[in-house]
Amino acid sequence: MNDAAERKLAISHMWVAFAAFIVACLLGEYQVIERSGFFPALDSNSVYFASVSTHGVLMAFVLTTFFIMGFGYYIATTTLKQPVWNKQLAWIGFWVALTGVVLAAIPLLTGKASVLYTFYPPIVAHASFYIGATLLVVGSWVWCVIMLVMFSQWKKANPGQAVPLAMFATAANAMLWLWTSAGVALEVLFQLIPLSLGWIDTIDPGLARTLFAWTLHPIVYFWLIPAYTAYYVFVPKQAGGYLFSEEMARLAFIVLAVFALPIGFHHLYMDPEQAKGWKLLHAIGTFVVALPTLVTGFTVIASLEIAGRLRGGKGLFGWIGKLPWTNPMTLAVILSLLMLIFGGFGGIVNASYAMNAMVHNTAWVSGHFHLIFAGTTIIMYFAIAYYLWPLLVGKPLFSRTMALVQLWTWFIGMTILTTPWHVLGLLGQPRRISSVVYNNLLTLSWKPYELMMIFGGLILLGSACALIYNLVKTQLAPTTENFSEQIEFAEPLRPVTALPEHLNDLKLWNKIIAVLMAISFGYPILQFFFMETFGSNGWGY
Ligand code: HAS
Ligand code: CU
Repeated sequence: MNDAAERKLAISHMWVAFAAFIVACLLGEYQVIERSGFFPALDSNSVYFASVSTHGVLMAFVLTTFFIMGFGYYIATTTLKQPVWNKQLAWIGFWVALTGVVLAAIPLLTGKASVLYTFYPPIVAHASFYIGATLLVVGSWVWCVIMLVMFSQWKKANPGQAVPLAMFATAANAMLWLWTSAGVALEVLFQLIPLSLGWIDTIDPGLARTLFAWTLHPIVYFWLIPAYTAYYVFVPKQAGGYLFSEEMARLAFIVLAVFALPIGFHHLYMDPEQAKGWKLLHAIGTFVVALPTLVTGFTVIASLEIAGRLRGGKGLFGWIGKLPWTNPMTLAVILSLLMLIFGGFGGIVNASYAMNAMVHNTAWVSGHFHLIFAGTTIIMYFAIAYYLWPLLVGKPLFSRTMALVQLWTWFIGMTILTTPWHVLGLLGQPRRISSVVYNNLLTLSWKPYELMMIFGGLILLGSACALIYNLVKTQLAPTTENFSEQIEFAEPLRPVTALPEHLNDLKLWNKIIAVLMAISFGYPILQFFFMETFGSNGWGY
């Protein structure tokens, strides 16, 4: 079951995602050029902050949310072999989310929402920005409901059977996102929209930052889960082997979803509004949530090893050379894992309180998340697009060679972009600045790195254009009669026979999340209502 209507739904979402992506790439390149200070004519604080806010919102919220929704719809129909439940509702969700994007884009592009993608008060944007962001989230909630309904309907109709792994991951992500987005929804509805409309005069930034921290960590796993889904359900097959362990995969998704939530204070280590004991609690959880990534790394590499050995690889590392490096999915996963080594290492540094003090609010953090988000995660979105586009449009991929070059250049560009950021952070360069005017020997030492960033950005921009070109050409190619490729999911090495119910269901995990959230965020949020606080006036538009 996978008719034209479902394909249209999936590809429409994905096109919004990639349209946002290419605009954001252009803005990104402008930003590294502006920041470098090499072109004084371009220097403009106001344009820079409007640009970086738009870039962040497009990449972090629009590209991701729309991609995840489109991918989820397609996964649900192909794995469950059912049409999307309530397609009309799905389209309503799409249009609500898209309207939200337009409403947010207008103030962003006109400099009335230069509040960055984290929009921390007391800077305040035009109300249209917050209302737009809310609609985007509401649209995504529609997706969550549809995914969870399809998941539970299928379970009811197929008692005792294992939900296909890709659908299990998608449903876990839908559950995760409902929990995740609640924090920022509370902040926007009760604090930011009333302030931006003038209904209240002051805002409590401490409460706002706490609510945002609720969202800020799990949102990164909402972005990551589709990439891990591809690792587990596409990669082993594309590489010519088997999934090393399906049970491990399920466990990884569950631990990711459960432990992503109660740990957001690692973004607030240097903030005064939460006490150190709470920060310690969240720090411990942060180290726990690194485990499913280690498990994922292990399972995926083991699956690749199986593939390499089946293809004749010998010796300790001989299997690596035997992998099909010219298969975009396989190449992407290798590059993705390579970026994960240092991106994840940076995350562990961030999560360690004392070291966080050294790198917090410096360019190091931008380096960390570009490497692990724009690198590790997004390169898998590209691989998914190359894999799905032919299936969605019923035509072969326009150019596999171009796809391979695109993946390599994305990896190289991202390395050249983010290595200097890590160094600059250690050299004391603040993040989120347009230009630094201390003008002493310190800033002089930044210069070579800033030059590198411009080149890294240029390579990335070229790479992004190649992606869009390839997808457009694939779609516009004349229809071929004999195109009959089908989506293929990886088989586990040992078939899943008896699966413990909790590796096949989310109810228990949902309850555990509720308890963990009550413990980790209950008092830290309630305290604001017990103590005397002094609100800040909004500053902005
Ligand atoms: Fe992070 C800040 C901690 C993962 C995204 N992170 C951010 C921000 C973003 C972000 C966007 O604790 C900025 C927010 C802002 O604007 O303020 N992060 C972590 C930790 C992890 C982590 C502990 N982050 C991610 C992922 C993201 C993401 C994933 C997006 C998708 N992050 C932090 C902290 C901050 C932070 C603090 C706040 C910093 C501050 O001060 O503001 C972990 O989940 C990472 C675990 C990963 C590993 C890596 C294991 C490596 C493997 C690779 C093996 C491969 C091999 C190669 C051997 C431990 C599995 C094989 C090769 C072959 C050829 C086969
Ligand atoms: Cu985090």
